[in-house]
Amino acid sequence: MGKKLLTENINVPGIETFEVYRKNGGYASVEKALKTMTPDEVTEEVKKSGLRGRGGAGFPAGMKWSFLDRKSEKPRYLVCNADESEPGTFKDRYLMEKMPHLLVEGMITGSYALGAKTSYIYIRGEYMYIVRILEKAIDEAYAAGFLGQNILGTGYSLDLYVHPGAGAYICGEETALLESLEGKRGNPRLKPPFPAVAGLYAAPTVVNNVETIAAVVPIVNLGGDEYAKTGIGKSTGTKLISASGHINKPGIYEIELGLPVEEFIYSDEYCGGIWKGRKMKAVVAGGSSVPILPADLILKTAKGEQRLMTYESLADGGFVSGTMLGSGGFIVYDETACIVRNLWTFARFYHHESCGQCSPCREGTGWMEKVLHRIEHGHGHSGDIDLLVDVAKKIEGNTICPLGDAAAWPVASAIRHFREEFEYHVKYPEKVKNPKHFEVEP
Ligand code: L3W
Ligand code: SF4
Repeated sequence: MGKKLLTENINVPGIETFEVYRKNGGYASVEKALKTMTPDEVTEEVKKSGLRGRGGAGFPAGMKWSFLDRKSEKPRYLVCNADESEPGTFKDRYLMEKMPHLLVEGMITGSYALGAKTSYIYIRGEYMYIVRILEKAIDEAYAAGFLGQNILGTGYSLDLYVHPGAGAYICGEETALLESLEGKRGNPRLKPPFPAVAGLYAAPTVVNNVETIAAVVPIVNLGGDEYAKTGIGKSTGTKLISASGHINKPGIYEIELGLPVEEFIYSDEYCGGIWKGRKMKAVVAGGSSVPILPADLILKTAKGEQRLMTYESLADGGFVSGTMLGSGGFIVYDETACIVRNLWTFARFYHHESCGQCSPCREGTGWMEKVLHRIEHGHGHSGDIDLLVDVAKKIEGNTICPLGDAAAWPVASAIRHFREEFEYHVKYPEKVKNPKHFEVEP
């Protein structure tokens, strides 16, 4: 069994209650940090741990914390990004639903490190039932003296609020989230300034994903150096992976970073192989915003090295400079899946979720959706494939926030790796008009 740092106790009956969570070692990081460490010492442990942001970008969390403008006279905020909406990603939901106190504990320890007196959990509106679970956990933490004035008699005070969004994917982008938290329309802001300098109400703010904040708990309990012994290289610790698609065992798995991708897909401990004994065709390793890779390239890099579940090993997609581990939304496609149909579904999503501020994203996502729709439905033109590549190129790098890139990369990578499938659609329109065309004739 792989090492578990977050979910070891997740199946303990009653772990969602303060009493059971506490009996199982809960809130030890708050006691340790507030009673025996300075805020800077806590930040130092997070730096030493090598923890990287678990929401998609993989940015070093300790570095982000150290960027926080501590000289400002304005209040400082820790904001948890629980606006989990990335297609294929459902791991934060699992953590918050099953172990709400782990997030509350991480928020208290993290807020102490950053000097925040008020902190927020911004959660997607569709998770309303989890709002109630979190609010109950927060009430219990207040009652036990872990939140509110003079926590555990240490002189440190913190108020924690849960704020539901209203169903917009773009509010998961950190600056759109802050706009929304301020009560405005969730339009992303231009960066810089980064939130660390001018975030919520223009005050210094750290925005971290749910899993990142939860990881602060084992880091403080174990110490940063000890935490960094789990994982490999610059990918330290464990990562929650949401596994879905054509696999025998879809679900949420906590893996030690460095696990070979092949083992993750085929071993019974994780995905259990491809369903119905079929062959694997492609994988999207980190949620819909990252490139799609064909089966051979997901198991081995272009240089023939074994592909690992790490930020580095999954960076070599042959297309983007960023990481494909993303938010850990691991979607597997078997040999009958239609890449064009899948891509059209993604394009529809991004077009719908574009906030419309920048023309390349607003117009380009619409174009991509329309062109993919006609190719998939047997009305494609001979120039459509190159048109898609051209539109994707014009979006990439030319927008305010990463949603534009996120819409462009899957299109560009799918055409790069599966061009013949697009050509087949254009060449045999009558065949692809059958909605199950690829199940019939791959
Ligand atoms: C201060 C600097 N702070 C960077 C901070 C910045 C942010 C973090 C990472 O996009 C990705 C995106 C999606 N001073 C700083 C600094 N920072 N330089 O570091 O920043 P960045 O720009 O690399 O990324 P981002 O804007 O946070 C996130 C991808 O994640 N993604 C999305 C997943 C969505 C979900 C969801 O719905 N829950 O997970 C998946 O791959 O495409 O590339 O905090 O402020 N000099
Ligand atoms: Fe809005 Fe798209 Fe521009 Fe992001 S890239 S700010 S979602 S229009």
